[in-house]
Amino acid sequence: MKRLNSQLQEDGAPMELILLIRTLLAGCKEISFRVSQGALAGVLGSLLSENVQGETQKKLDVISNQILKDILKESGYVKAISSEEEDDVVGCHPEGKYLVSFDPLDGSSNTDINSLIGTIFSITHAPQWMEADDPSAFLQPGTQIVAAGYVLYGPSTMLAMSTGRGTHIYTLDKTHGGFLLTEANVEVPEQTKEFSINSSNQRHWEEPMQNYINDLIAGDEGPRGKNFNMRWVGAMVGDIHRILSRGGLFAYPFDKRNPKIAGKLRLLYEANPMSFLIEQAGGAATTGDRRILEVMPEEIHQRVPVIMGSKEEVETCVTYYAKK
Ligand code: FBP
Repeated sequence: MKRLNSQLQEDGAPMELILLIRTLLAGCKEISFRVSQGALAGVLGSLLSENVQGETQKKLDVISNQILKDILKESGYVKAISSEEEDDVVGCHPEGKYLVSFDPLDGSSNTDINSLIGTIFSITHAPQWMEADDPSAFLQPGTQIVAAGYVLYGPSTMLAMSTGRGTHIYTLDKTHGGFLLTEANVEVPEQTKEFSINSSNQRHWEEPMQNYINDLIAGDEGPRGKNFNMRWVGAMVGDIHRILSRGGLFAYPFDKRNPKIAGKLRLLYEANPMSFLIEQAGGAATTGDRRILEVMPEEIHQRVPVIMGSKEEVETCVTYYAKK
C-alpha cells in the first residue's frame, strides 16, 4: 500500500508542506495512543475550566491541544496557530510559512462513552508581512486552504486528507506507525437516502430547514417519494467520515435560540476543513445561502450554519431556503 508521503508528493505538495503535515500527524498519533488508553491513563472526564466558547473542557481536549501546540511550535514551519481550545492565536515561528487552525478533539461529548472522536485541521499560507500573533492573518476564506483533513480515532485510526488534488483516505498501520493509503480519490455519491442532524433542536430551526427535514421524514408518503434514514454520531468527524464513505447529508443549521450566533460549528477549524474535503470529493457545502468556502471570516472562533454532503441532496435542501 502507498504511504502518505508518496501520495502527497504525487499530488504536487511542496516539501515544506509535506513536512508540516507529517509533524501534525505525529501529534495525532500521540493523541490516538492517549485516547486509546482512556481510563487506564486517567484521561477521561472533565476539568473545571471552560474554553473561550463557554464549553466545559474535557481532559482530552486540553491534552490534545497541548500535544499539537507543542509539536507545531517546535516545527519551525508554522507562523501561528488558532485552536478551539485557545482564546487567541498563538504565535509560533516568525519565519514560519504556514498558519494552522485546528479542533484538537472534535466530538468532546463522546470522549467518556468510548465513541468516535477526532482532530480536524486546515492549513493556509501565512502572510509574511504580518506579526505572528496577529489574528487577522487567519481571516482568509476557505478557498485559500492549501491542505485540510481530519484524523478519526475509532476502531481504526483513519485520516482523510486533501491538498487540493482530490480527497484520499488513509489507515494508521500501528505496526510501523505510518498512514497507508486505503482509498484514493474518494467520490461522494451525488444522491443519498441518509441524513444527519440533531433533530432534538427542530423547533429552534428556521422554517426552510423544518420543512426540508419534515419532507425527508415523510419518506415515500411525502413529496420526496422515497424513504430516508437518519444517523447522528454527535461528532462531526464521525458523520463526515460516513458521508465520505457512502454519501449522505449532514446539517447543523442556524438556531433561533441564539440569533446572534449563526450556528454551533466553527468556520476556521470545523466547517472550512470539512467543506474542503467534501468538495474535493465531489460533494457540496453551504450555509444555506452561500458556499461555506467563500465565507469571509470576521473572527477566529466565528460560527456558521452548515449543510454539506451529497451534491444533489445539498442542492435540494438549498431550494427550501430559496423559497424563504
Ligand atoms: P466540539 O468540537 O466541542 O466537540 O463540538 C462540535 C460537535 O461536537 C460536533 O462534532 C458535532 O457534530 C456537534 O458538536 C454535536 O452537537 P450536539 O451535541 O448538539 O449533538
